[in-house]
Amino acid sequence: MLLPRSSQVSRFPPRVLITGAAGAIGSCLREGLRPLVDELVLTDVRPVAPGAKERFVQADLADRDVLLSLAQETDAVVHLGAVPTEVPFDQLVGPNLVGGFNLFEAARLAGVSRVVFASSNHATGFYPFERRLVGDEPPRPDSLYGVSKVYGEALGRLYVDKFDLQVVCVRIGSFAERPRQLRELATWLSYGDAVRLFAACLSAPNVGFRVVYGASANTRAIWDLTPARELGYEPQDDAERYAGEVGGELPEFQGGGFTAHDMGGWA
Ligand code: 15L
Repeated sequence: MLLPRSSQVSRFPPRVLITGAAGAIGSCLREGLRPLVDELVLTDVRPVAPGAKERFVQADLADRDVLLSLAQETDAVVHLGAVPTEVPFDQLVGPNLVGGFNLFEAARLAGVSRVVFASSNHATGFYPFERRLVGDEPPRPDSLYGVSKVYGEALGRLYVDKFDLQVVCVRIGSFAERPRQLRELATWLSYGDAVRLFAACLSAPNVGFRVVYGASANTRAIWDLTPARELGYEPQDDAERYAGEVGGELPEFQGGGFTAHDMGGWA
């Protein structure tokens, strides 16, 4: 069995692979992580113009050979590549299910020490809005997209238990420049806190398998950030400063609009 290059990561991994690098979170993390690494290896189906300390390889998550060669050149992976919202099942299968498997498999075969998996709060979106979650509650996905994130987390658990990979699943809240609606006063993850959180997930020693919620230090929080703080995450932003600027009503469930009966094509 191939063992990870190191079973403990006590410093920042020098070479980090970011999948889905062209997306909003990928673009933000590129800026924030670049000073901390020797090299960022970026991949996406869409083009990316690499900057200093970056290398880009355009690839589909369906391509196992490319993923393996990229993983072989890196020490840790931030796996953002996925369809990031609810779409018909057939459109999720490739990127989120097959792609997720291909990524974890590439990490295993390459001996990568750690995968930070971009999960989503929609893995637990059917919990009542006022229920405070810490991350160890049973999944209650609010959509097929949410199911695909539960699947990714389960893959991570399997690869930790079977192959000693280290995996942090980040159930990202509402990643945005600023909160745009009442729900997001609870679920907002600022750009700066996203960088702080993923940096902590990449560098905390000996994580084994973790599930953490990814949100800022919001006054109206619905998720307990203790598991993320245990990795060294120190959020600095609070959605409350935008409270006077947002409208809307609080949803019944945490996933908001994703819980609607006609979300996902079942109408
Ligand atoms: C997500 O996982 C989605 O990618 C994003 O579009 C938002 O819906 C976000 O969650 C959220 O819950 O606000």
